[in-house]
Amino acid sequence: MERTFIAIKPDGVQRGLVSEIIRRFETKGFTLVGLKFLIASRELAEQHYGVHKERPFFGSLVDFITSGPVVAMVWEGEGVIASARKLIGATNPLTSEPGTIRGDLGVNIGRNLIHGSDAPETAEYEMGLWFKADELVSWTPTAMPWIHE
Ligand code: D4T
Repeated sequence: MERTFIAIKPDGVQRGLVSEIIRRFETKGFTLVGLKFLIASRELAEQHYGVHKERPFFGSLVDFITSGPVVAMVWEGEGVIASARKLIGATNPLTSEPGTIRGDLGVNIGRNLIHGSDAPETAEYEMGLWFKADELVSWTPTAMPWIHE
């Protein structure tokens, strides 16, 4: 089973979209294994977005992500890393497909509501950054035989 790191950004929290966003992962059939509500430190945000540190939007991205609470989560399931990226939609909500989280709920690239790891290596890195091992809960939902053959 794969795991991925997902975060509802401060705009999603401020707009009251936490339940709407979590619902999409739950009803898809993925399993929540980690969840915390926090205001990220600058250091954490800079590590999380380290790959973008030379980009012109890096400063404003870190300002934004640390500007309010985020919901940090780990979701588990078959193919969850790529599937979560599809549920989330393209980076710019203006061009994200309708039906995706960004396509349905956003209009601006700097307010794109949610983050999802883009590959197995980044998922490992980001889960380790945001969660301690003992904050992740291994469990099997009783509905599993109705979700997986
Ligand atoms: P994240 O990492 O937040 O899930 O977004 P994506 O994986 O979809 O997109 P990304 O890494 O390319 O961008 C990270 C983050 O930076 C913001 N951003 C991006 C921005 O404000 N201006 C820009 O021009 C770009 C490319 C949005 C997402």
